[in-house]
Amino acid sequence: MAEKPICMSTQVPDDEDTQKEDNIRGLTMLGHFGFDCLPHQLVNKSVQQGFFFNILCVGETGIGKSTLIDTLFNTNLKDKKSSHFYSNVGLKIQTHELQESNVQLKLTVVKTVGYGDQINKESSYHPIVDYIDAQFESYLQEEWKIKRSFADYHDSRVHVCLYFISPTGHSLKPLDLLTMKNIDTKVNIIPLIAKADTISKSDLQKFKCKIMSELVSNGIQIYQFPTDDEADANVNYSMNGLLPFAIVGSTDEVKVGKRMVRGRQYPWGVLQVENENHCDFVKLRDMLLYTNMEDLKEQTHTQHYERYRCCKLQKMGFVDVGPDNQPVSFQEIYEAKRQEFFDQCQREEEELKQKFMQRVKEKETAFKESEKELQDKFEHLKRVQQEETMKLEEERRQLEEEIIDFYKMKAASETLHTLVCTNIKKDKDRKK
Ligand SMILES: Nc1nc2c(ncn2[C@@H]2O[C@H](COP(=O)(O)OP(=O)(O)O)[C@@H](O)[C@H]2O)c(=O)[nH]1
Ligand SMILES: [Mg+2]
Repeated sequence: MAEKPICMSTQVPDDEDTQKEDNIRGLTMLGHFGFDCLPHQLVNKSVQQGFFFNILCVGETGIGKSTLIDTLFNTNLKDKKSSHFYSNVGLKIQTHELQESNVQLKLTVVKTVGYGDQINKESSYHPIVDYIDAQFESYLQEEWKIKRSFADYHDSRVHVCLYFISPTGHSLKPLDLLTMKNIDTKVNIIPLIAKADTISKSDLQKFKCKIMSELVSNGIQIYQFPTDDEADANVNYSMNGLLPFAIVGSTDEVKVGKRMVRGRQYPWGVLQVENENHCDFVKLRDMLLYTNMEDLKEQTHTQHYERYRCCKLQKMGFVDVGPDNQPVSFQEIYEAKRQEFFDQCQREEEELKQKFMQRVKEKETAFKESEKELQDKFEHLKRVQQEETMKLEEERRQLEEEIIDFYKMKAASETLHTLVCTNIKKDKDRKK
């Protein structure tokens, strides 16, 4: 039974109604309709579908990333110890299906590999930025598909980046500032002081203040737990004041009194991971998993992904309003772009044609010139050859004349010789 009047907007409100909310007509319900169970439908559906959460852990090798993830989810994800000798920063992506009572969680953990191990660290943040953008791009492509299948789609957009800060007690390293500066508009950053058991309580407090002032002075935006929801406003507000969380990770069970607790055993005592006086691990777990997981996902979608999508569309030339401040439709821009592209293609085609014609003309002229040169050369050679032939003809004629003369002379000399011989013989015969 409904006890107090409920505002039911069963009619389309007229103008006056929309202007003055008090005018919305309240109806007294006469019976129980059951729509107070509507939230259960959502809960059941969500439980059936299962939940997913994507964490990015950024921090130097050996800073405690794998240990913290195991401590957070009470798992042993069997991560091998990383080497310090990678020449570039890489990312290791692992997806795990976890179950607690009847709730399933698909957890994707992306950890940096080799982060902070190079001498030149200027481009160490590139693989991280590229990975975050690639997940946005993949989601955007899915949105743009004609046949979308978000039911089967694995949304890998990063919901939170746990940034592990070295427990130096001094200040952030240039690499920390550079990386956070480049990812703070793309992902929800929660800064953590890693291995906080290696730093004293008073130093820790000073270190936290120093880190926060450095983040502010460098204009780095970290994730703020939301304070607009009354239910969590107080706790979230106080948690914002405790950032960066001082974290200790361990999956080892240590005996404290009669209880077994997760902690780290030292010669002087036990550090209990889940003791809020010892470190902020429980606060982080509560904030991350119990209180703000949905907000982290929402911020990822509404802030970071939205920013990526806007930039992408703007880069492609899409706008919401034209120069005259009038709304422009997607189709209008698409058609204008298409026309622009078509015109450009035509312009380029025309340019190519002109260039081609020019080249053809140049080649033609060159061919004509070389043809003329060849022709001249041919004519010249022909003339030379004709002259040579005439010369040879003349020589041949002279030689033939000389041969005729020679034969004439030969015949005359033979005649003379015969005559002389005859006379000599006659003389001899006479003398006898
Ligand atoms: N003192 C201390 N040691 C830790 C902590 N977390 C992890 N370790 C140790 O640091 C070493 C490297 O941890 P690991 O999680 O493999 O680092 P990762 O390379 O960042 O994944 C291991 O020997 C851990 O036992 C911590 O909170 N405090
Ligand atoms: Mg590791």
